[in-house]
Amino acid sequence: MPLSRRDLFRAVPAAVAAGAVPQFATAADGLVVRMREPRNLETQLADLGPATTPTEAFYVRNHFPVPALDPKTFTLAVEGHVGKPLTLSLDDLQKMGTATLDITLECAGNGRVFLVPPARGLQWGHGAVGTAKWTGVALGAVLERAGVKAGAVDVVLVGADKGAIADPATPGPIPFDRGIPLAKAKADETLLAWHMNGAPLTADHGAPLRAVVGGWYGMASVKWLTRVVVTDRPYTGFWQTFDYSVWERAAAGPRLVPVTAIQPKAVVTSVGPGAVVKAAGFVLSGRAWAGEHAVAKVEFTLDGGKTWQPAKHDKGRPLGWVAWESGPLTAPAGVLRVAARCTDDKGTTQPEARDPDRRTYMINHLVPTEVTAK
Ligand SMILES: Nc1nc2c(c(=O)[nH]1)N[C@H]1C(S)=C(S)[C@@H](COP(=O)(O)O)O[C@H]1N2
Ligand SMILES: [Mo]
Repeated sequence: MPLSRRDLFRAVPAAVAAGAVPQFATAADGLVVRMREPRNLETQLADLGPATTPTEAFYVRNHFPVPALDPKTFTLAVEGHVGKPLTLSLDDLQKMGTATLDITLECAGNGRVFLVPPARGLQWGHGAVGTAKWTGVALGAVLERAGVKAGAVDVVLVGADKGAIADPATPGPIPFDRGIPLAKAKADETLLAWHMNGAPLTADHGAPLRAVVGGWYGMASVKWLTRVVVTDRPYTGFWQTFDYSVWERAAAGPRLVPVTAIQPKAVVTSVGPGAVVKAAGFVLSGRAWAGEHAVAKVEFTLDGGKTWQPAKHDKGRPLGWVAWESGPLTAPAGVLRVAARCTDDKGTTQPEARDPDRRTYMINHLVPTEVTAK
């Protein structure tokens, strides 16, 4: 019996040498389904949007089933190492101040399908990334109202979603949560957001309230936020020790540290693996971002990284991405290995090779795409 298209994709090993991304099925709205339940959906590169990603095309990363929260009765508890614990309705929060920021969210596992050898975890291609307009109140303003006590260290953002993890086994169901240092919690780019792209958050993106921790990988931007707990010692919850942690070499030996800031990265979005381009006059384009820093330079290669040419792009700014473009190119007919790389305004360029200390996170090494010029 001939294999169906789906079976064929299933038979493809996780990291295909040629860099092909198994696409599996696509949802009605064009997102690629990486897992059905809980829902994990990837944006197709053509749908990333020029400046912001439409909400319906924005990638979804859920660890547990989506909790149903009623915005009318919703409250956020602010507690822990504070002088005045608070219980705030959405209305209370909205009266405390409003900011709207364009912020790029990237999942720390974005690009995992390209790891060699294949790594455990959701097999994201390049599309677990997106930029949205987030509207909310600065977390700093909320903390100020609660009166953070001297000696505060971390601010733990707790979601309403829960589940038990089997490996390593958790002490029963645990919520998705994440502690961030007090300084990052007070920074202007850390919002408690109720709007995404000018409309109330959808259920998948954290309705009615989520954190958006600008410049950091997505795991810190806790959705369905219901508690903010200030601690007087570093928080060592599941999601920053067992998960979302990387090795750091220290004098005493390697230690695990939580994943934090997004690393510089550029992706080609105009062509996918196996594309055929015109040898005379084709154009490469894509996006580049650098987390807390601005994109300073984008370059592209046609030969897998042996030679690089500068790309054109708008002036970069921290937190968001830029669109880049090569201008018209001419290449010899045959196979091209195209890629782009980004350098931030601190001079950090994305690396050529994968650093295994990053475990299965922070994936920004060069991943050329093979295309044919005709
Ligand atoms: N409560 C909660 N918040 C969460 C998650 C989650 O599973 N539960 N996933 C995190 C991860 S790993 C990422 S990458 C982002 C994704 O946000 P999005 O689904 O709106 O794109 O949400 C983060 N916030
Ligand atoms: Mo993520």
